[in-house]
Amino acid sequence: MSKLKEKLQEKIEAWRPRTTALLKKAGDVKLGDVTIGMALGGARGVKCLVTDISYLDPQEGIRFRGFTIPETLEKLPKVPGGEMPYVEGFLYLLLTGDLPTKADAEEVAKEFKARARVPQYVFDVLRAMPRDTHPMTMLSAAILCMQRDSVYVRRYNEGLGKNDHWDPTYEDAMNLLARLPEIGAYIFRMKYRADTPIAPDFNLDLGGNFAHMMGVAKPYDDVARLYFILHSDHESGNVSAHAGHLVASALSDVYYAASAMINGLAGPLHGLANQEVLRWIQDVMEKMGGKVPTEEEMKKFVWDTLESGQVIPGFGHAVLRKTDPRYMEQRNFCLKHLPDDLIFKYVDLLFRVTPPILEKQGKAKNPWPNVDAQSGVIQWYYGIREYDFYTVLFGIGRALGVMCNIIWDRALGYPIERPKSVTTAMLEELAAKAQPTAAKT
Ligand code: AMX
Repeated sequence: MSKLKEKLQEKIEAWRPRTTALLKKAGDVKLGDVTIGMALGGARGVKCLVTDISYLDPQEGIRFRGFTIPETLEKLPKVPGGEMPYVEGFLYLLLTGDLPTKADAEEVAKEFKARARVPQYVFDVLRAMPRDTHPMTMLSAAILCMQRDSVYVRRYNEGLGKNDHWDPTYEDAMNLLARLPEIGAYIFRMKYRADTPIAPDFNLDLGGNFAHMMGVAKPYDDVARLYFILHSDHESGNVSAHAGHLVASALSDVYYAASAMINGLAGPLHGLANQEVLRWIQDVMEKMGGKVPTEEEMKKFVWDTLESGQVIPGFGHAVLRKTDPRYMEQRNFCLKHLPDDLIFKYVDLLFRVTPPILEKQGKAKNPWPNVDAQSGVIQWYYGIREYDFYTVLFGIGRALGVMCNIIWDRALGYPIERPKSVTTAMLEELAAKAQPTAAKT
């Protein structure tokens, strides 16, 4: 058993009594109320999911296992020669809740290398798809077709005790995570670089190897590490994390769950927003003939977009009520590495003009930028200009969080998810009882 798996087993055994005690002794304690507005509003704010991997505070932003983004980046061991931490060390933190040493991170890197061989049939499936298929569809299909290799399914069919479900889930999750960077880079090189895939270099860490397979020079290895870490997890209720958790709750294996997670991420209100941001900015750039607009000109573009009934991509959030710290971290990166880049100047101008406009319009509950407003500009700067691909990068990162969650879901025996629905007539009846006068008018 690997050191990571051993450590995880210890953590799981120590944690289980907490969940059991809560269920037994406090199962009836109320967590909140659900209003009609919440039911009609996409279950917004309904507290009914449990995760210990990350927590999203509306004002502060995400904490991974209790650490803010700056703390996470500062405390994790760094890859020699780079500014950013090992993604492998970050996974150790997400999975166990403990900060890894450099040796721990390197041990996980070794474990990934041993698992990283992508089966040839995955490439065959990708090659059989029309080349203009969206890269998210390709990623989802590549993940799904590996379902035949699921260790979980094999062990489940052999008969698996409830306490052991996490073990083969860990095997599947680690195999999938180890393979995803090569699959992502393969899709990129096949689709956008004249079908010239680059073989992996297993002497490199996950971020370094990804940059190598993408064919992009340093510091893109650090960009990859930062990107995967920032996009990994955002507690459990967002579409991608929730889709992964929901599908896995039926004891579908992680391949089914991860493919569903990717499908949810592919929506323009979620992960696809990063490509929408770039598309929107390019449109503005074209209209401006390539020069940086004045504040007044940019304000007009924002108002025109709103008045045409579209959202401003990269702004707003279902939970956050301040600027996304993932946005700020990427902004810091831009200020250091690409302060004079034209698109960065557009993004920064948008940061200044958009929030007051959204506030004035009075619809969006959060007028501040989210992670997607800033991420495309970095990719563009390093030569990844095919913005359809950006959400694939998000997906590789998001898989880290979703896989850790599913392993813990199995470890703690979380049941199949099954919220209850009601009809519109039932809501009307309830509303009439609660507010007889309002209901009549
Ligand atoms: N531009 C214009 N209008 C916006 C807006 C924006 N960026 N964000 C929210 N609104 C509007 C909504 O469309 C809604 O209008 P409606 O009442 O006419 O339907 C109203 O404001 C209230 O919405 P909300 O409660 O503030 O947001 P939400 O929780 O329903 O949705 C989100 C959150 C992110 C989907 C929304 O802010 C949005 O569409 N943003 C733009 C797309 C985007 O950046 N998505 C990425 C989010 C991060 C991620 O998941 N990757």
